[in-house]
Amino acid sequence: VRNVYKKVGVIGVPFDKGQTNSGVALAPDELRRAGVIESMKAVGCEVTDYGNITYRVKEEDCGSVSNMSHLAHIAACQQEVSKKVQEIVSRGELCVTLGGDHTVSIGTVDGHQKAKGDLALLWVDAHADLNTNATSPSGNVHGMPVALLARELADYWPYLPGMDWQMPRISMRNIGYIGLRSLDSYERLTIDKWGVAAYGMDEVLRLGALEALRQIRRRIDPRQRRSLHLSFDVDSLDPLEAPSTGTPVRGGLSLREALALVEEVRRSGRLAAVDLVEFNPAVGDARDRATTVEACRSVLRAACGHSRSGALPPDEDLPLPR
Ligand code: 6HN
Ligand code: MN
Ligand code: MN
Repeated sequence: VRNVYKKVGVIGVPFDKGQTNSGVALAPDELRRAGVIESMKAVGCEVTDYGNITYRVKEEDCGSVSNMSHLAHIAACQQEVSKKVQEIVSRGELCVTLGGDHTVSIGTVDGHQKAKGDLALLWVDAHADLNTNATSPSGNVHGMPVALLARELADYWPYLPGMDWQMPRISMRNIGYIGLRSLDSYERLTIDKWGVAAYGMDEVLRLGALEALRQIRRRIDPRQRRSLHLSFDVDSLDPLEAPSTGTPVRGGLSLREALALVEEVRRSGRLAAVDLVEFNPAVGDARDRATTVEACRSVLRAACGHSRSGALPPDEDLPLPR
């Protein structure tokens, strides 16, 4: 299979206010330092790095909402993320976002939706990130992004100051999960109530990762016409594969399974945006960090079209002796 050369636009979002471990903001620059941009180029993509997102909190948006930490920062940052992602996706580039904690997907999915309209959202995660401020056990907003994006949950939120730019436009019918293994009780209830295509590690074991993905794609995009958004939380991987993350849960995806999933998603030809979130370089030692960086690198390469079956050279035949 010859590589599909494609343009890729990368942004970094050094944002950590969706949870309590500050190191997650170091991830975008740590990944750049480790050469992930060059790795994506080596796959054959034309990669533009647009740098890190910056933002300013507006005084007038500082009203507080119960059990929802740092809302003003989240609102201001994700609005900038949304604008930038909308711009990159509209340009026809695959938008790769380096988080940051998983709240960055509030902005990325919103921007992708504004650029493309109908989306299918694939959330690869140990967690469902489907809490509202009324159900969250922690008050950490990285456990809430899907609930903010889902149209069906709009009435379950109070007014959120600063978030007027964001409208919940994705239907639960178009959201699929794979890798789940740590759900809060109201997340379970929400998944059951709306019949969400949620595949946990038990289904990955029973069906195999690729068959689970095939079923999810059939359910969230039955006519295969939607633009696909891949939101990849590194804690979907087993902690042996990606130890440097803030909320690890044992018994997760092997890198082998995750790469098969991402390669298959890329092959669909519908992939327009990828988030890589929750890598925290400050968790664990240097070896843990290196292991996690390598996992991130291979996930990003797969998203850019790298295949483990190998790519053909540009030439039609073997070179003659010289
Ligand atoms: N993540 N369900 C827990 C909570 O606090 O709501 C954990 C969320 C983890 C979120 O890993 O992106
Ligand atoms: Mn997550
Ligand atoms: Mn998670």
